[in-house]
Amino acid sequence: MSVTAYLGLGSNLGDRLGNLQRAVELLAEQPGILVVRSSRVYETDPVGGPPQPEYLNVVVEVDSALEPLDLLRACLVVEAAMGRIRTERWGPRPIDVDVLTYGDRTIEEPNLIVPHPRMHERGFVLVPLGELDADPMLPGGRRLASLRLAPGVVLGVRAFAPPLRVPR
Ligand code: GSY
Repeated sequence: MSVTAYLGLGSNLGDRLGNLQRAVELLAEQPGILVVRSSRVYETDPVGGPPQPEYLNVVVEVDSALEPLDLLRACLVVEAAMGRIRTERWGPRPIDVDVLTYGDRTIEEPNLIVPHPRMHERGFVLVPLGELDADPMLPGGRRLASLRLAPGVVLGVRAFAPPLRVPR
């Protein structure tokens, strides 16, 4: 049995668009992950951390035969394969792959909280995710339609490119 999960991808170092596309290809190579579709690509103002370059962000829908912690491990494998070294917590990175939701499950493990605990504050997650799912799982049972977002949260998210190619 597989579960629909949404993954948030971001890149703000090097060939940002190429990094996102490569990450989708590597995700599709992971046993137990079927990449279904990608949102459009957005250029987004950096949130948090030191001054850093603008990000490109997408959300990707996957069918996961993996349990949540194994799905997280697969995301970390992709990050490591792309040379991500986790140094500065909020710093710039060639690729970031976050598990946003996992079906309708709530998960609270030391290394994995799902739905992602800050996703409802982040335009760079909500805008692409809303393209794929009009009523996604959000922390605390919130609904996308009833969120009150500061204008800057959405203004900092600009359409940049069409959806990423999904390997078949
Ligand atoms: O949480 C993922 C990494 N990240 C991002 C991001 O992906 N996009 C934007 N716009 N800002 C971010 N700050 C961090 S940390």
